[in-house]
Amino acid sequence: MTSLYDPTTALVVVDVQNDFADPRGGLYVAGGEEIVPLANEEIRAARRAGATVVYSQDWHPEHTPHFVTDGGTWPVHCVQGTWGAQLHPDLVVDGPVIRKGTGGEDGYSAFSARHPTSGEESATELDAVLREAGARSLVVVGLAGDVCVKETALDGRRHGYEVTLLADATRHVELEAGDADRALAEMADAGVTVHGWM
Ligand code: VGL
Ligand code: ZN
Repeated sequence: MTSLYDPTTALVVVDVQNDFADPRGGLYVAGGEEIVPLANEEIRAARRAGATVVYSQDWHPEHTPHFVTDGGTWPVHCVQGTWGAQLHPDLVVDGPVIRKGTGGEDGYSAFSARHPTSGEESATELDAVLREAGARSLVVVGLAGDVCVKETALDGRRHGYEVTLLADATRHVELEAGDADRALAEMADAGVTVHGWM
């Protein structure tokens, strides 16, 4: 296969953080640690080809309606400044890191956020960073495939990028059985090219 990467491509590495990728993490995604070497291979290939590499980092305040302890869905994870919020120590970091969820919003997509109570929409700097870099197509890897990876890939399509998901380099929360397959189908329906799915 020819390389996925050229200078008009950006690799988006979603939320490869201790709380998702380490079995001791607050919202451990089963097998999350297995994607770190795969993500690193992609990061190196992307950089060699002159592509952009960007990272997202879930970065929540201590209290947010995102957390089950405050009436939301998820166990406490990726609290600003904690070990769990740090990018996995083995991840090669070679590009800007875009934080999301910082103001108490869910922050599922690395592009944007919708506040869970007020419904207010806000944008992260991701789209501007990608445009500035001349990116027209995105390759997405990271955690979790059925949550933040999915929302980021779908938002990438909405913003007009070609989007490829590397399914081998993601793992899923599967809050409900079948979520992973549903997420991959939803992405494919939205025009995301899904590599390595079955
Ligand atoms: C994520 C659930 C809650 C993710 C973030 O990164 O996929 N999932 N917050
Ligand atoms: Zn979160």
